[in-house]
Amino acid sequence: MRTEQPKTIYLKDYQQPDYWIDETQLTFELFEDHALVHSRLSIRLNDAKPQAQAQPPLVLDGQLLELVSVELDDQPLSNYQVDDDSLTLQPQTASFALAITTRIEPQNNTALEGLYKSGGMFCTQCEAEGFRKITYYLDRPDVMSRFTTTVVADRGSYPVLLSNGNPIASGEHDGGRHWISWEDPFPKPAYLFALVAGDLCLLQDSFTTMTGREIDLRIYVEPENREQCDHAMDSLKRSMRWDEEVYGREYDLDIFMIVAVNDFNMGAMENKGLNIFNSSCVLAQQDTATDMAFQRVEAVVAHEYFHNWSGNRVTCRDWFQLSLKEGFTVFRDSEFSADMNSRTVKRIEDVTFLRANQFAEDAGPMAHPVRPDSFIEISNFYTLTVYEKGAEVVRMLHTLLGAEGFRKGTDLYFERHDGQAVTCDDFIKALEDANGADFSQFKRWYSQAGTPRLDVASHYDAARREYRLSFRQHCPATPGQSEKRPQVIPVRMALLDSAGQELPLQMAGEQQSLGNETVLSVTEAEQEFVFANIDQEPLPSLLRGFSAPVKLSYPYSRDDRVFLAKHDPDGFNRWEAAQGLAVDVLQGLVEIHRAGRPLHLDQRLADIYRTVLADTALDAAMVAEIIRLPSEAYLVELADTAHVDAIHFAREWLRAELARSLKSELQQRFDSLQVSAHYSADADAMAMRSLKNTLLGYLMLTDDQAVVQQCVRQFVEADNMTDRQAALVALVNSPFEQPRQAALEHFAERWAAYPLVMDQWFSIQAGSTQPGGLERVEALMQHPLFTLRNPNKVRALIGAFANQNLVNFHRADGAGYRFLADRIIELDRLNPQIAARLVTPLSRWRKFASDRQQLMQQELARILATEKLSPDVYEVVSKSLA
Ligand code: 0A1
Ligand code: ZN
Repeated sequence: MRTEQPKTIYLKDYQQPDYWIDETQLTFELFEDHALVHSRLSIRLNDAKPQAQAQPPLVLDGQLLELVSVELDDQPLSNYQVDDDSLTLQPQTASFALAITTRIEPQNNTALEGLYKSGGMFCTQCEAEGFRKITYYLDRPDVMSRFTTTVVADRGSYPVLLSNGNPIASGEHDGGRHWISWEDPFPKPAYLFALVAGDLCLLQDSFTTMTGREIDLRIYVEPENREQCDHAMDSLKRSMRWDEEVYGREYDLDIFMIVAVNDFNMGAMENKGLNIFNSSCVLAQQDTATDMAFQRVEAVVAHEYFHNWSGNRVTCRDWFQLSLKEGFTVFRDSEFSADMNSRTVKRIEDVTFLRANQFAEDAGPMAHPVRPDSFIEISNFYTLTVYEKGAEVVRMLHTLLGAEGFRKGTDLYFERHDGQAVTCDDFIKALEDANGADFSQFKRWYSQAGTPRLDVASHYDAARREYRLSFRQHCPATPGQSEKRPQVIPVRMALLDSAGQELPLQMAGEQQSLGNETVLSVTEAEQEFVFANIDQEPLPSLLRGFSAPVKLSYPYSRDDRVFLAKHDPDGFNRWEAAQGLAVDVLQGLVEIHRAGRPLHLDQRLADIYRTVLADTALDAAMVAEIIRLPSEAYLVELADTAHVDAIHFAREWLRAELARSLKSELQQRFDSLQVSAHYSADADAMAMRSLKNTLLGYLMLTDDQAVVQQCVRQFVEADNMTDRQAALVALVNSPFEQPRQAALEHFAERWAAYPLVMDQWFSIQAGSTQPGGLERVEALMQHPLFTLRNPNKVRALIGAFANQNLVNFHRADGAGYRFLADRIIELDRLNPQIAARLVTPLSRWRKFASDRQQLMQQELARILATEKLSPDVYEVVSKSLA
């Protein structure tokens, strides 16, 4: 906790460490009220670093540790200094052995960083700087060491004792205690260390690698969850195969383990050979998990597995390089998901998420480059920008090089840097060297924050048969960066004739034909591209597949968008055109509503929906995506000043109006989907459920008792959680008090023993836009199953309310803001990382009208004035107010 002003750390100050740690031997003695950690480190002076005359002191990181003993080369040492963050000693030789014992209290660790207890088990979370809460160490990713770990604990309570690598020995001690030693042959930074001790059951399987090695695959969970691991195991095997096929990467240890824990700050963690997962990202079974949860499990299992190469074998030099592993690994997992499911739908989901959330981050007070220049608390930089925008940056490199060139580049990257801790520049250099490419300008994507705007205009010259596209790019100022230079923006595009056919592309003055689709590289602030031999004025299909994370604007008329939504041969851009039309319609409705004038439905939108609803050849999941209106969050992001009530009113009005206009089409399609009654987990079945439940949401707005009955029936009779949950969402957001209450009670009774299912129950209610939202959330905070100590519960109730229930959170009297600020202050004492994440909705205060602005600022100021604020919360709140 903060005693003085927290310190800012800068990338420009990076220096190599003074010492290396070649070997790390750890012994953990675990007890109910404390743990003893014995470490023995082989340390060596870093002779590559220019030193002053005298040997530098050794400064080890350590926090919240009780130091029991220190020995230098087997002699007790008393000449050292300890403060809140470090242990300093003065070695006399270039290499030496240091033995340290620390005492910690995992059972009181509510921050869930370092060694802590989740339910009855011990587990660790060391990324980014959690290892220093276990023992004194050089806790930085460029210090890589070979770890051997012995865990000693009571055999009855902790029969399973795990750490990284392979088990090498085990035995018994007196008093019912036992021990197991693990050895990890791969040098790794401390952030990849892991330990687990508990009473766990095991799902075991195996995988044969591309060179014929047999890998022992293990998923450990608490006994009651044994039946819920098959999907994760299956996802793991598919990930292993995919990484061999697409990247040529083979797994390297003989054993790969996943452990599910209930209390976890993030989704999961890629510790070498021993991934630790939030149980929400492992457990999935038709009865308890929705299709969305299934897909998340698949994606997170893949993500953590892929880190074995992009993150572990090749790791980050320092935490400013976080996107080196995260951006690349998110790109890898999203391509994996695209290959396993529908590529276009996956892209639509990712782009929707990016635009509603990362764009907002990039336009707010916490905006930072993909490779940040400075931070106070690194935990605050596990952001959408580092992850999702970072992945978009890697995707652009893939687009520019093509799949083959990109693979050549990653092969060189892995080969050149295996076993090293490197930078984003090293990654780019490998891609350049393998392809003879020059990405010097492209690298601005790593150093400049903010979402570039790309304004496009066109001109057709019939006499010369030429078509000109003029691009103008501009990136708005972000904190600390007022001037931006032009970035490389790859624009995948085609030109369509009046029948929707793609025209052959050829640049004026060039012979080469470019086929029907090309990627234009926009590199200047203003730039033109002239196409030759164009016989009629075409309609451009721009930024296909969202080929760059920019805000593109082209003066499409509503009729143009209708045309593209119906005819663009590119599926992504068909969706994009429909979305663009819906955005335009909604923005118009917001203005009309604010002016107090009556609203009218633009029939062109209904027309598109009618067309896709009748299109049974189109993937059902695509139909669902096309008829889904843009979210309130996205409309807020797009607005200069967001009027939340008007946005909510206009969007709900439009949904209801569309539902009324299309009632028979919606009902017909809904009925046609009922036949596939029995549950199956394949992509087609998921697509059908997605569409069916989207239709149900609309139909529930038609004020028809028969539909309400249908919804209740679906809730009661569903043989899977996707359908059951969708029905519950529809009921909870409806004004029908009786069936809503009945369903909620029924659900809570049936699923009380399933924490992840109850998270859904909390979250659905927290998201209900019916009036009285805050009071409902406050009441749910008192529910016996709710606790602030479990991050999933906090996200389900408080997170869902503040991020997804905009009308209720932004209540005009500021009570929503006050509630959130109180929870942040309360939570900061328990878990600063989770508290800091909750600040996001308040940090966006500049987006809203001035009355809301004031109320939000007031709450931020109140948080900032709180005594003993953590550096985590201090950083986000102070930056939000700056
Ligand atoms: N590297 C993990 C994310 C992660 C980061 C920090 C954590 O604790 C503060 C936990 C997990 C990933 O990308 O999956
Ligand atoms: Zn990751």
